[in-house]
Amino acid sequence: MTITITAFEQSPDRGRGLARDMRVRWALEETGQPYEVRLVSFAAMKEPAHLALNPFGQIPTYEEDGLALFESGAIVLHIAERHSGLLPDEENGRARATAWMFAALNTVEPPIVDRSMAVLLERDKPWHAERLPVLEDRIRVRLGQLWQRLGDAEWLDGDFSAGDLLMVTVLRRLDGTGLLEEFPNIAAYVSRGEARPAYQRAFADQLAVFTASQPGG
Ligand code: GTB
Repeated sequence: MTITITAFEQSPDRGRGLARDMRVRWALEETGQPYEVRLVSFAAMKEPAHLALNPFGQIPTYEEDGLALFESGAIVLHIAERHSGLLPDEENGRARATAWMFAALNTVEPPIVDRSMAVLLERDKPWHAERLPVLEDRIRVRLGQLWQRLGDAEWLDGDFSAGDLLMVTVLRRLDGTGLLEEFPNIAAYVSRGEARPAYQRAFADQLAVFTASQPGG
Protein backbone atom coordinates (compact mmCIF):
# COMPACT_ATOMS: atom_id res chain seq x y z
CA MET A 1 0.00 0.00 0.00
CA THR A 2 1.10 3.57 -0.64
CA ILE A 3 2.96 5.33 2.12
CA THR A 4 1.52 8.77 2.90
CA ILE A 5 3.27 11.31 5.06
CA THR A 6 2.18 14.79 6.11
CA ALA A 7 4.14 18.01 5.75
CA PHE A 8 3.56 21.75 6.12
CA GLU A 9 1.44 23.30 3.39
CA GLN A 10 3.46 26.48 4.01
CA SER A 11 6.68 25.67 5.79
CA PRO A 12 7.92 28.52 8.00
CA ASP A 13 11.49 27.60 7.01
CA ARG A 14 10.77 28.78 3.45
CA GLY A 15 12.04 25.61 1.80
CA ARG A 16 15.26 25.18 3.78
CA GLY A 17 14.35 21.62 4.68
CA LEU A 18 14.41 22.20 8.44
CA ALA A 19 10.94 20.88 9.27
CA ARG A 20 10.87 17.31 10.50
CA ASP A 21 9.16 15.81 7.48
CA MET A 22 12.60 16.14 5.85
CA ARG A 23 13.91 13.24 7.98
CA VAL A 24 11.11 11.00 6.89
CA ARG A 25 11.43 11.98 3.24
CA TRP A 26 15.18 11.32 3.40
CA ALA A 27 14.72 7.89 5.06
CA LEU A 28 12.17 6.90 2.41
CA GLU A 29 14.53 8.02 -0.34
CA GLU A 30 17.51 6.15 1.19
CA THR A 31 15.47 2.94 1.29
CA GLY A 32 13.87 3.43 -2.13
CA GLN A 33 10.27 3.59 -0.90
CA PRO A 34 7.79 5.58 -3.00
CA TYR A 35 5.52 7.84 -0.99
CA GLU A 36 2.87 10.49 -1.22
CA VAL A 37 2.71 13.72 0.75
CA ARG A 38 -0.45 15.24 2.16
CA LEU A 39 0.10 18.92 2.83
CA VAL A 40 -1.62 20.35 5.89
CA SER A 41 -2.19 23.88 7.13
CA PHE A 42 -1.55 24.92 10.74
CA ALA A 43 -5.34 25.00 11.25
CA ALA A 44 -5.86 21.53 9.75
CA MET A 45 -3.20 20.10 12.09
CA LYS A 46 -5.44 20.93 15.05
CA GLU A 47 -8.57 19.37 13.51
CA PRO A 48 -9.85 15.97 14.68
CA ALA A 49 -8.80 14.18 11.48
CA HIS A 50 -5.15 15.11 11.98
CA LEU A 51 -5.26 14.78 15.78
CA ALA A 52 -6.31 11.17 15.24
CA LEU A 53 -2.94 10.66 13.53
CA ASN A 54 -0.87 12.83 15.86
CA PRO A 55 -2.38 13.74 19.24
CA PHE A 56 -0.06 16.76 19.45
CA GLY A 57 -1.35 18.26 16.21
CA GLN A 58 2.01 18.26 14.45
CA ILE A 59 3.71 17.02 11.30
CA PRO A 60 5.12 14.63 10.22
CA THR A 61 2.79 11.65 10.32
CA TYR A 62 3.09 8.36 8.44
CA GLU A 63 0.33 6.10 7.16
CA GLU A 64 0.77 2.72 5.53
CA ASP A 65 -1.56 -0.23 5.29
CA GLY A 66 -3.61 0.42 8.43
CA LEU A 67 -0.62 1.70 10.43
CA ALA A 68 -0.55 5.34 11.51
CA LEU A 69 2.57 6.69 13.19
CA PHE A 70 3.72 10.03 14.56
CA GLU A 71 7.11 11.22 15.94
CA SER A 72 9.76 11.56 13.27
CA GLY A 73 12.22 9.36 15.17
CA ALA A 74 9.72 6.51 15.48
CA ILE A 75 8.84 6.85 11.80
CA VAL A 76 12.50 6.76 10.71
CA LEU A 77 13.10 3.73 12.97
CA HIS A 78 10.08 1.98 11.46
CA ILE A 79 11.35 2.60 7.93
CA ALA A 80 14.89 1.54 8.87
CA GLU A 81 13.72 -1.69 10.48
CA ARG A 82 11.59 -2.73 7.53
CA HIS A 83 13.84 -1.82 4.63
CA SER A 84 17.55 -2.26 4.11
CA GLY A 85 19.95 0.65 3.89
CA LEU A 86 19.66 2.43 7.21
CA LEU A 87 20.63 -0.14 9.85
CA PRO A 88 23.47 -2.68 9.88
CA ASP A 89 22.53 -6.37 9.62
CA GLU A 90 24.70 -7.28 12.61
CA GLU A 91 22.78 -7.16 15.90
CA ASN A 92 25.23 -5.09 17.96
CA GLY A 93 25.74 -2.66 15.09
CA ARG A 94 21.96 -2.19 14.86
CA ALA A 95 21.80 -1.48 18.58
CA ARG A 96 24.59 1.10 18.32
CA ALA A 97 22.97 2.80 15.32
CA THR A 98 19.73 2.98 17.30
CA ALA A 99 21.63 4.54 20.20
CA TRP A 100 22.85 7.25 17.82
CA MET A 101 19.26 7.87 16.74
CA PHE A 102 18.30 8.48 20.37
CA ALA A 103 21.43 10.58 20.92
CA ALA A 104 20.50 12.83 18.01
CA LEU A 105 16.96 13.37 19.27
CA ASN A 106 17.44 13.22 23.03
CA THR A 107 20.91 14.61 23.67
CA VAL A 108 21.90 16.84 20.75
CA GLU A 109 18.57 18.22 19.53
CA PRO A 110 17.19 19.71 22.81
CA PRO A 111 19.80 22.49 23.25
CA ILE A 112 19.57 23.29 19.53
CA VAL A 113 15.78 23.62 19.74
CA ASP A 114 16.11 25.71 22.93
CA ARG A 115 18.26 28.18 21.02
CA SER A 116 15.88 28.29 18.04
CA MET A 117 12.89 28.91 20.30
CA ALA A 118 14.73 31.63 22.21
CA VAL A 119 15.61 33.45 18.99
CA LEU A 120 12.07 33.03 17.67
CA LEU A 121 10.06 33.87 20.78
CA GLU A 122 12.26 35.77 23.23
CA ARG A 123 14.23 38.13 21.04
CA ASP A 124 12.48 41.20 22.49
CA LYS A 125 12.97 40.20 26.16
CA PRO A 126 15.42 42.29 28.20
CA TRP A 127 17.33 39.15 29.24
CA HIS A 128 17.63 37.66 25.73
CA ALA A 129 21.13 39.04 25.08
CA GLU A 130 22.38 37.43 28.30
CA ARG A 131 20.59 34.13 27.81
CA LEU A 132 21.60 33.47 24.19
CA PRO A 133 25.34 32.89 24.92
CA VAL A 134 24.37 30.48 27.72
CA LEU A 135 22.22 28.48 25.30
CA GLU A 136 24.95 28.56 22.66
CA ASP A 137 27.55 27.31 25.14
CA ARG A 138 25.30 24.33 25.88
CA ILE A 139 25.29 23.54 22.17
CA ARG A 140 29.09 23.94 22.03
CA VAL A 141 29.45 21.33 24.77
CA ARG A 142 27.53 18.79 22.67
CA LEU A 143 29.32 19.73 19.45
CA GLY A 144 32.67 19.39 21.20
CA GLN A 145 31.77 15.92 22.42
CA LEU A 146 30.55 14.94 18.98
CA TRP A 147 33.72 16.36 17.43
CA GLN A 148 35.84 14.20 19.76
CA ARG A 149 33.91 11.05 18.91
CA LEU A 150 33.61 11.61 15.17
CA GLY A 151 37.26 12.60 14.64
CA ASP A 152 38.12 11.97 10.99
CA ALA A 153 35.51 9.26 10.51
CA GLU A 154 33.01 9.56 7.69
CA TRP A 155 29.99 8.51 9.77
CA LEU A 156 29.27 7.99 13.46
CA ASP A 157 29.69 4.20 13.56
CA GLY A 158 30.81 2.46 10.39
CA ASP A 159 28.50 2.82 7.40
CA PHE A 160 25.92 5.59 7.07
CA SER A 161 22.90 4.73 9.23
CA ALA A 162 19.60 6.11 10.50
CA GLY A 163 21.68 7.53 13.38
CA ASP A 164 23.61 9.70 10.91
CA LEU A 165 20.42 10.63 9.08
CA LEU A 166 18.84 11.98 12.25
CA MET A 167 22.05 13.58 13.51
CA VAL A 168 22.59 15.46 10.24
CA THR A 169 19.00 16.75 10.20
CA VAL A 170 19.35 17.90 13.82
CA LEU A 171 22.67 19.66 13.15
CA ARG A 172 21.32 21.37 10.03
CA ARG A 173 19.17 23.50 12.29
CA LEU A 174 22.40 25.30 13.27
CA ASP A 175 22.81 26.55 9.71
CA GLY A 176 23.39 30.29 9.79
CA THR A 177 24.34 30.44 13.49
CA GLY A 178 28.11 30.11 12.93
CA LEU A 179 28.29 27.33 15.53
CA LEU A 180 28.89 24.49 13.08
CA GLU A 181 31.83 26.35 11.56
CA GLU A 182 33.58 26.25 14.95
CA PHE A 183 33.81 22.46 14.52
CA PRO A 184 35.06 21.87 10.96
CA ASN A 185 34.82 18.08 11.13
CA ILE A 186 31.14 18.33 12.11
CA ALA A 187 30.46 20.88 9.37
CA ALA A 188 32.08 18.48 6.89
CA TYR A 189 29.99 15.60 8.29
CA VAL A 190 26.79 17.59 7.72
CA SER A 191 27.93 18.44 4.18
CA ARG A 192 28.58 14.72 3.50
CA GLY A 193 25.04 13.93 4.57
CA GLU A 194 23.62 16.72 2.42
CA ALA A 195 25.60 15.46 -0.58
CA ARG A 196 23.92 12.05 -0.56
CA PRO A 197 21.66 11.59 -3.61
CA ALA A 198 18.74 10.50 -1.40
CA TYR A 199 19.08 13.67 0.67
CA GLN A 200 19.17 15.77 -2.50
CA ARG A 201 15.96 14.19 -3.79
CA ALA A 202 14.19 14.70 -0.46
CA PHE A 203 15.39 18.30 -0.27
CA ALA A 204 14.27 19.06 -3.83
CA ASP A 205 10.82 17.61 -3.16
CA GLN A 206 10.19 19.67 -0.04
CA LEU A 207 11.58 22.78 -1.77
CA ALA A 208 9.17 22.23 -4.67
CA VAL A 209 6.28 22.45 -2.19
CA PHE A 210 7.50 25.81 -0.96
CA THR A 211 8.20 27.13 -4.45
CA ALA A 212 4.72 26.12 -5.63
CA SER A 213 3.16 27.93 -2.66
CA GLN A 214 4.72 31.24 -3.71
CA PRO A 215 2.89 33.73 -5.94
CA GLY A 216 3.59 32.68 -9.52
CA GLY A 217 5.21 29.47 -8.23
N1 GTB B 1 8.88 15.35 18.33
C1 GTB B 1 8.10 15.59 17.13
C2 GTB B 1 8.70 14.82 15.96
O1 GTB B 1 9.91 14.59 15.96
O2 GTB B 1 7.96 14.42 15.04
C3 GTB B 1 8.07 17.08 16.87
C4 GTB B 1 7.26 17.42 15.64
C5 GTB B 1 7.27 18.91 15.37
O3 GTB B 1 7.91 19.70 16.10
N2 GTB B 1 6.58 19.30 14.32
C6 GTB B 1 6.50 20.70 13.96
C7 GTB B 1 5.04 21.12 13.87
O4 GTB B 1 4.21 20.39 13.40
C8 GTB B 1 7.14 20.91 12.58
S1 GTB B 1 8.86 20.47 12.58
N3 GTB B 1 4.75 22.34 14.33
C9 GTB B 1 3.41 22.89 14.24
C10 GTB B 1 2.73 22.97 15.55
O5 GTB B 1 3.28 22.47 16.57
O6 GTB B 1 1.64 23.54 15.57
C11 GTB B 1 9.57 21.78 13.64
C12 GTB B 1 10.09 22.93 12.83
C13 GTB B 1 9.26 23.92 12.44
C14 GTB B 1 9.78 25.01 11.74
C15 GTB B 1 11.13 25.07 11.46
N4 GTB B 1 11.65 26.20 10.77
O7 GTB B 1 10.90 27.09 10.35
O8 GTB B 1 12.88 26.30 10.60
C16 GTB B 1 11.97 24.06 11.87
C17 GTB B 1 11.43 22.99 12.57
